[in-house]
Amino acid sequence: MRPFIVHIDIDAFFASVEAILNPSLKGKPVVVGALPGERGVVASASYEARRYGLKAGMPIGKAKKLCPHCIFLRGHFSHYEEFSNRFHKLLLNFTPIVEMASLDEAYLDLTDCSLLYPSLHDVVFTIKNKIEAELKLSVSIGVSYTKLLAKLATKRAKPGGIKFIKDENEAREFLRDLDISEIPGVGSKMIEILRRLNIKKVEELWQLSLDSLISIFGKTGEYLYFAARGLNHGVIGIKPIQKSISRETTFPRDITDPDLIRAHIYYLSDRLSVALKRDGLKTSRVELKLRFSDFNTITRRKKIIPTEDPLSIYRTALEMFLPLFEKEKRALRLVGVAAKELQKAPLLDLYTFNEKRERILNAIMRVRTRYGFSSVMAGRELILKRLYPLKRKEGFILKTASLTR
Ligand code: TTP
Ligand code: MG
Repeated sequence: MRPFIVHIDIDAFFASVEAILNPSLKGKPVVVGALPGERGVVASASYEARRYGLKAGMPIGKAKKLCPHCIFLRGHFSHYEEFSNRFHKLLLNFTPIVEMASLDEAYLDLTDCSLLYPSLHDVVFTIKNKIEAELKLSVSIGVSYTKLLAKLATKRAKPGGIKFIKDENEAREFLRDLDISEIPGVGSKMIEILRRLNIKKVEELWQLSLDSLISIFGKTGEYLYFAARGLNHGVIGIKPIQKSISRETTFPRDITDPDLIRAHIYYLSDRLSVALKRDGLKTSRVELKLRFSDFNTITRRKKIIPTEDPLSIYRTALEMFLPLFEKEKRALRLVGVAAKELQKAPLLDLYTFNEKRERILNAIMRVRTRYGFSSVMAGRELILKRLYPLKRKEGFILKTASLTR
């Protein structure tokens, strides 16, 4: 039987939540990310703001130039997480097979639900209506027989629509004209190489054999071959575990003080740890991202014994940070820490189990759940008070925090 995969993505997520928190923003051009004059980028722009050419990732200064009367907000991350959790819970009413691909995006596998729902086609509309009624957020939906096609369909359905790609014929017609840059995972380097081969559209990519793509791009070439045909390479299905969680921030001004940078790295590791613990996950690879004042960006990765302990994540990030910072001797603009290669935390991990540390971490978690994030903090984080307000529930309010993608 052909899989029935539904991909749902909330429209202009952060900006739409802001309009719920403050209804006077409804229908207006709203940008969440940072205030004009501050550094940082557009995280989310309402569709009214997009009419002026604004999009995610654009520097705030440029956004302000394109749309001087846009309303700029720093954002309220705890509210976004709350809406994301409600979104997830609502989806679980329809099937247990729900993969949250990011805060505002989910895949549902309804393949085996045809006894429960006589018309899978109709239930998609029910899901959409239910979410929009309960959350008051507009969503777009793509439906197809692979995750990749469903995701691509959602993009075409935005904002507020539903797009079905029901079989191979429709997939071929859909993919034919698609720009190669639309395929998730195709980055600027790949686009450049393909452009030199005169390949811009997916249809043109079909001319290349699997072998030649592998010889050009290695393993990624294999992915590209299947992606161009709408197939996810490997097993089609819903992986219940997200691939990575990251926390990063642009500083209010460039920083050279290593203690202050360390404090940020600890704080981001701490936030990451909370997210891992909440989802019952451990990471076995830590990634550090640094952006220098000249926008040069580097990332480094390191294997680690599976953990959710902020101290282990911090120490691993620091081992990568210190030699790099020593070598570069330049001011930093942004720092990020990511947990990669996530796995479900075993109930009792005999190999790495440290009962005392485990008890401490659980206790910290309980205290924070009850009294707010700031009720327990490490001494090394506290110098961040020099830069940011500290709120009881949310912790430090970073200028331009960015969550996992
Ligand atoms: P998206 O779903 O990519 O964007 P969106 O919901 O704002 O707009 P669209 O209608 O096109 O789906 O991302 C979801 C949220 O994630 C977005 O509201 C803000 C946040 N985000 C970041 O924090 N950093 C980023 O780089 C991006 C792209 C999004
Ligand atoms: Mg979205």
